Amino acid sequence: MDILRQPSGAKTEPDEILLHTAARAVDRCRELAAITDVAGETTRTFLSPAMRVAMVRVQSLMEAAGCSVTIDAAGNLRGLYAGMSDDAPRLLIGSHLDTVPNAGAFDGVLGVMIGLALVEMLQGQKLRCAVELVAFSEEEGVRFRVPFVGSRALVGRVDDELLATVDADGVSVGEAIRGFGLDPGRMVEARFNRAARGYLEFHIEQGPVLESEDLSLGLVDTIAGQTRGEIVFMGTANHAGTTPMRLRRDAVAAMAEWIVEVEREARGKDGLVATVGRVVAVPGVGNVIAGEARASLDVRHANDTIRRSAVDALISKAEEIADGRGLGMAWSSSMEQRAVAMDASLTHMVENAASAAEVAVLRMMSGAGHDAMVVAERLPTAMIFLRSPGGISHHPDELVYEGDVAKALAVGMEFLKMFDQAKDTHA
Ligand code: HGY
Ligand code: MN
Ligand code: MN
Repeated sequence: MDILRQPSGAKTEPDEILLHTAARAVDRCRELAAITDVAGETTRTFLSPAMRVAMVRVQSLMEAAGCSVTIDAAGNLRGLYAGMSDDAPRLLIGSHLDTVPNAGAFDGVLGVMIGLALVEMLQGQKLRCAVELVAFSEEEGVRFRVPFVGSRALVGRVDDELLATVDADGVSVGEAIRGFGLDPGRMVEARFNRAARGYLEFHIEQGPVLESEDLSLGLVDTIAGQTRGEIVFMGTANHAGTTPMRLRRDAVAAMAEWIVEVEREARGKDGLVATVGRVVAVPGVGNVIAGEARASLDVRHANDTIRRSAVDALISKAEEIADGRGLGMAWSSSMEQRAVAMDASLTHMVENAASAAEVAVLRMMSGAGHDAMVVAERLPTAMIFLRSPGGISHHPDELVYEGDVAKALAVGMEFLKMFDQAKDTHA
């Protein structure tokens, strides 16, 4: 049995053309997943060699669909499918092309392929509005540990501090952009065109909710806020064999105690999630007591006050642990992103499009961050989730059902028609 086809008994089966278009979008995601910086897995980071190959492929698909394609100063691919006039109002549809290390095939890329498929389904037919496809260059924040570089360029939030941020090799964002053949001095031109009227992002849910409800699509009403940063404990490296336990200043032992507290804090509050994804011991060898331990912290909640108080509590706990063990402690924040509500009227239009396409949708919160939360600061934004079979993501086993993609296309096409006819679009 084709594991990509949805379980039987779905309310309305999409028609054959939509299923074929959906299968092609899924195939393209798998084709792009093989374009990687690390052989044998899917890893594609900001302006990397693999990203360049992927952009060439996506640009050729966008051009074949009738888009004029440019690459902006942040490395975003911008494919404009013209409307009936040069100054036609625009709907932006997009998501990101970069991935986490050893990723699945659908996080980000599926949203770009669905936007492309919708333009292809127009088959050259001109709408009153234009459609701008956006393939963002950097959402995950893997290379520079600062996410959303691509969408921040669209809303004018790439500043000198961000351009000066360096990666593990000491290469700055600005140098990476120049090295890719782009000009960071032209970042202002990356801002979305004043004709833009809205942004729509399709994305896999990356969680278990839609599957648990046996639904294909979700409608995001709020994207949780995030705090990302790093905790460091500073102790004293020493000999593992000769240093009595009572005389140690063991940074890893302190970190272990703190990580247990991170989990306890998050378990204690509904809707709060806190993750330590990276832990580094220095010098990191078995017969040396660690003099330093560094760990990432990622805290999220739909309510910013709850999130911030959880972060404050965890920093205080780290200070308490450090004091109790006679160690030093440092905290540095790399991102503070407030929770963002999607645009009410655009989201309502998606809801109407879903009922016109006879597709049930579930309104839900997003625990994952998305480019939509950045674009929503400046442009009415809506977000459609597709079911994640097994509820797994940021993992090679990430999946999507072709039938769900077909339903997303049906809703997307109804939305395009409604957006194109809406008086607000042309006001
Ligand atoms: O980590 C996230 O929230 C998203 O996948 N970038
Ligand atoms: Mn992701
Ligand atoms: Mn994503």
